[in-house]
Amino acid sequence: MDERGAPAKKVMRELREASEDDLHFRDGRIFGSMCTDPLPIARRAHAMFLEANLGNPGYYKGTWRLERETLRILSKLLHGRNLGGFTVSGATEGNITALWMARNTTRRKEVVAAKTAHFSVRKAVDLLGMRLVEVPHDDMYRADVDAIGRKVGKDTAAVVAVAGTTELGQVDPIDEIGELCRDRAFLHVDAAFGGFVLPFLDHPDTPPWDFRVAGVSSLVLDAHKMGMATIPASHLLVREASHFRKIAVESPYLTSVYQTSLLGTRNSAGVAAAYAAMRALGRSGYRQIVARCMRNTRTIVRRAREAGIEPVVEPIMNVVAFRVHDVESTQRALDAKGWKVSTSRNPRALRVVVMPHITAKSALAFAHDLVAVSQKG
Ligand code: 0PR
Repeated sequence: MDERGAPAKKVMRELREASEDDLHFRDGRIFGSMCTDPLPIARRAHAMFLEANLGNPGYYKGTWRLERETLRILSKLLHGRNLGGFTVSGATEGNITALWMARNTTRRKEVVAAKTAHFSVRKAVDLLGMRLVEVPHDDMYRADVDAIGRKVGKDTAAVVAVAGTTELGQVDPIDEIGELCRDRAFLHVDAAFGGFVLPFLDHPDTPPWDFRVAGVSSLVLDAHKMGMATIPASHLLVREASHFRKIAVESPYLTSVYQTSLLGTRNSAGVAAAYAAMRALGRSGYRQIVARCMRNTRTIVRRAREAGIEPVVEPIMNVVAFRVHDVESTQRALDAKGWKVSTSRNPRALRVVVMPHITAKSALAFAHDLVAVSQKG
């Protein structure tokens, strides 16, 4: 650190230069991220609550109220009643907290999850000294229910099921998994991506995946993905609020007697941003956003198919992976044209996430280039 501070103008110039080197959602070129341009009102809300700290809720009664209200809105959306929960920094923290609670409540150590679960589950299991029992998926890349049934036993603390897998946007058969877990193990649903998509699909043909399923103990969904909020904003909801006691730690010098969150000082700007997005959009607003993402996804799939490029599975959500000859070289060729896509590992494919910052025009232009670069290869 320099002895003397730099003039604000100079610092601002440095910041602008750094920001110019970043990619921006507004340019409509990013198909490789599950985040998006936050709603303008969410940005404003974020800026208003920068100094609040929900780690010390007694000082921030207004922010605390926003958090409670946000959880109430989500409980209703996800068909829960009197759910416990709080805002977390992301599904990684949500998954860690849920498994921490499951471990301490059951005093067991095994976590059963399909290969298709997000890598944050591995982090959680490692941190918590638990054991991951990995099960296969079916040919649609959904967790294999029979395999889960064979693995759930006296050592199982929790099963993790996914509503919107990272690579393909698939939904595990959560209703059937719920039947298996009832009174036997915790069932934690990772709806990081699907939580803000599935409730708003026009023709949902996925079986129940939220608190309608009696076996579901907890669920995480990210407002900083399809929730249109700022980063970091995610929500952990728990059917039995009393389970939080199992991870409570006394916080003597704070305004709350106990803390049940992994984090101490807690981001509150994301809480306000999530609240603002949900209040401003309402169900109809999210429905419109999801419908547009799905239209653009279908456009890309249709164009690709016309050129003989098939999706790995028919997409349920705005995540789709394409079978192309050479995944890396296709990704590189698209990159050279300014398109940022990612790849999936299981199976190897070109992964495309069609977020709200993608317009109909950029979806079409992307599909055109995808076809062009694939035909060259
Ligand atoms: N669960 C699922 C199903 C996820 O897809 C993700 C993240 C997580 C948990 C972890 O969420 P947090 O990262 O919020 O803690 N999925 C994306 C991924 O890892 C996240 C992402 C977002 C990646 C934006 C890149 C990016 O630009 O691929």
